Amino acid sequence: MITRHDWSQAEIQALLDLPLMELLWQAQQVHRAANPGYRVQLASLLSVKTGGCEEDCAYCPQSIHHSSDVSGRPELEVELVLARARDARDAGAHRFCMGWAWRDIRDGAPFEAMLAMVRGVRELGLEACVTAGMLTGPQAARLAEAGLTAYNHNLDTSPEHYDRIISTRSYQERLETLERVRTAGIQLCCGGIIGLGESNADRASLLQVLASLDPHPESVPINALVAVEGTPLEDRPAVDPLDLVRMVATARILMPHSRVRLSAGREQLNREAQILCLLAGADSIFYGDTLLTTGNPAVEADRELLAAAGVRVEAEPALAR
Ligand code: SAM
Ligand code: DTB
Ligand code: SF4
Repeated sequence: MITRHDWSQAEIQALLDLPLMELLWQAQQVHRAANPGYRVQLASLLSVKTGGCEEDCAYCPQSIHHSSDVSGRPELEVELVLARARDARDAGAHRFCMGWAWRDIRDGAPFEAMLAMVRGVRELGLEACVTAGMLTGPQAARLAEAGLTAYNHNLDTSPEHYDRIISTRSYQERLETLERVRTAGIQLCCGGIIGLGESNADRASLLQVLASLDPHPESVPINALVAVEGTPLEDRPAVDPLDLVRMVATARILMPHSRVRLSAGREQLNREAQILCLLAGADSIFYGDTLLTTGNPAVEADRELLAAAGVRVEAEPALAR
């Protein structure tokens, strides 16, 4: 299978617009070749620093610019975070993702605590992922040295639609952050959100930027907007589940070897729609009953979902009990 980084927007648009059955068929063939055992990765999320963020991302309940009822809280302590990571591991998670509602990482005690969390999560035998906004080259190097597996920084939407969603940080700054993560040798987790009022052309354009990254991001989260009260996007209509299926399938075709993570918005999907997303090539989910500030299906429901779909999870994490 050839991995391409030169997809044109027209080619991607044509994939998104294929008759659904044809799109699914193509995506399944790519997926079967790239991930023959159909192993799904389970990633648990924890918000270490919640709320009070100075960025103005229109979808986000954690921004100080919006009136959602997420209040700014101090960071969680290292021991508490590691206890939650251990619980996630014992429930079967492979990756532990920690979030900070920051514009960027600053040096000092909270960064030292982040490094201790990364080391601790790795010692538990889990992959560690951090999402904390922009970072500098030396900070990325220290995260790599602490054993960070992946850094999550999403492009969120197309370059064309971006200014309608965020004004406090540019698309170019996001791309520069991604570059620093790569330079430090950390895996990239980078994707976007649908349901922000973007057009089909915007979706194709976002996918084009992602697929032109060389190498492709190792994981690509596809989020459906969770329209939270108090955010400027609170009244956005719900995403059509089949649009999510199309987005996942197209991401799978463009980036055969990436983990395509079916991310926020699963609570709005019934079991069958989630199974269609798995069929379309999603091979990772967020696992555990909360995302950062909003809900996610319960662990038992997800176990049942995966069993109903007949997919297996990645090997259990190397246990270091
Ligand atoms: N502050 C850091 C940043 O923005 O990179 C890290 C945390 S931020 C909450 C991580 C990602 O969560 C965002 O880039 C966005 O893609 C996703 N996200 C946030 N709120 C969301 C919502 N209401 N619905 C769907 N995805 C959301
Ligand atoms: C990603 O793409 N989605 C996750 C994770 N990366 C950090 C976050 C989703 C957040 C949904 C809204 C909330 O719970 O606050
Ligand atoms: Fe802050 Fe991240 Fe939310 Fe944007 S998405 S407001 S940067 S926490």
